Amino acid sequence: MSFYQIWIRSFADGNGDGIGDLYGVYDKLEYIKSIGVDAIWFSPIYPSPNADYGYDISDYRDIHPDYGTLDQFKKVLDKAHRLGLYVLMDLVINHTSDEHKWFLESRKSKDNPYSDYYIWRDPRTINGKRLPPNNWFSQFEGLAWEYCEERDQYYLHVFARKQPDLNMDNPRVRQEVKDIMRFWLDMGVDGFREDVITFISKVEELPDGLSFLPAINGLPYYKDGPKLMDYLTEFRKVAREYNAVQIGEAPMTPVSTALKYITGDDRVLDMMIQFDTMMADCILTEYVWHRFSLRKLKRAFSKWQYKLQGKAWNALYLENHDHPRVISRYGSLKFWRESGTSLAASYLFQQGCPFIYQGQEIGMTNIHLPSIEQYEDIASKNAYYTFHKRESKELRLRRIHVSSRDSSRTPVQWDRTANAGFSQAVPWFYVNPNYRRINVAAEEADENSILNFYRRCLALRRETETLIYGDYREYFRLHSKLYVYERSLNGDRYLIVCSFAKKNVFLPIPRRWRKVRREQVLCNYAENGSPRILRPYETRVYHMVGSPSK
Ligand SMILES: [Ca+2]
Repeated sequence: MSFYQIWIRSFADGNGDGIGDLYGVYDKLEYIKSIGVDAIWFSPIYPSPNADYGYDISDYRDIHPDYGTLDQFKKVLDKAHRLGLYVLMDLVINHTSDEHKWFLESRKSKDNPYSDYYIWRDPRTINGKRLPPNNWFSQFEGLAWEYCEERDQYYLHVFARKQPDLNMDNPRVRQEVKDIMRFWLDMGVDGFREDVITFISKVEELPDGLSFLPAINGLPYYKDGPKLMDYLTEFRKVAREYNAVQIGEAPMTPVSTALKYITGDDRVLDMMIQFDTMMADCILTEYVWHRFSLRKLKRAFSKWQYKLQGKAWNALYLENHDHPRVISRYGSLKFWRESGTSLAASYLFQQGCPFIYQGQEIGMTNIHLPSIEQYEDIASKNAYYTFHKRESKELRLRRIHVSSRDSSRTPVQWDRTANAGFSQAVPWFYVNPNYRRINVAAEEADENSILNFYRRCLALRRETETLIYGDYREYFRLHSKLYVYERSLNGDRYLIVCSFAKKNVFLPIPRRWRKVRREQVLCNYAENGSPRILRPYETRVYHMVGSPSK
């Protein structure tokens, strides 16, 4: 099974107001199907003041008016199902918007029906000064606490000020979550991607944190918290009634912890979105960058592949709405097509379910806007104005160019007409000026495009059991330019080689395979090359005919 992620605001504008919407999605469903995926995951499309573009929800049971109506959503859902596409919604329950009616009520007093829906604490008073209840920083802006006059208390927000954390220890809140799940499952939705789901249970005492990175000093007290397993088990019961899929997002969760949630028949989540593979060019966040290291990427790939083997199912991805474009990070703009396709083969044949983020399949790249004011993303602004405020303007802007989530949020480039065919009107956000070269229409017409390579990979995967269920094995682990891995099932074997070099490189063949005939079933270059020389960013998939030597 493979997924296509839609971040709707930038996907396709169907009603001509410059904002992507469900009308646009409706018209593009055949295109999504044509890529060869089985399911769609919608990043949040609910009403939201957009402090964090949809991840601050003000009503869980409706559609944002910018994107359409519930009726239009049902039309999209029905058509997707007719085309054989499952549909997943984003379940964001760590926090709501501060404009959600629960919060508007909760903040009024300490004794209203919603007063205990959020995490409220009394101020600390030191030397007569009112201070927040602890020293935690928010991951998005300043301290993780905001004072509220009406209650003379602070509320916790691990992310933006406008994203108060829900108090999941309150059984009424958990009942609300289960009711929301049922609302969408009753409508026919097939499951959920669950936003920062490993943050929903906090350590009761909320102690001060210690960390060299302020943004995550509270992390040990809200990640994989004491009641998390209980709460996930409760939600799982609802999902099971509907046979619904649950995919959890788990920032900074190590593989050993992830296994607790995703292993066995009584697992509480089906898959986990890990962050290790997003850190081959940075430390913890994209804003602390270093040079891309293929070895680091391979270590992350193989760690999850080996540790989940025979136990659990991987969620495979290289891009989503939270990370800049992967060709700009791990590939090469000079070898744009070659690196885009080599990156595709590097993960699409691993064990697990591949996720493709809108625009990734045509090789969209990062946008470089000339000033911070032109960026929209709250995390980018926070990095610029808070964490790196002592650095020069040039360096800070460079950080944004390399790291901003906005690079994955530019309008999808459909064709070479005005606004990249995204909209008749001026789009809500900047179109990448490279749209005349990089767009769906151009790539549909080119047999060797990145788009058609994605299609070939997904088709090969779909028709090859070994590439779905086979065991994973990595070769030449220490090679700094090549990623070589094997999938094998009952003696049937495939070898996938991906070059990350800008020059020709010698292709070593694992010793045990040297006497076996190799049948090339896929390559990202149109012309055949030399058997043992890989061209820049060349990738090949071999079917191995015969048995290896011991
Ligand atoms: Ca629109």
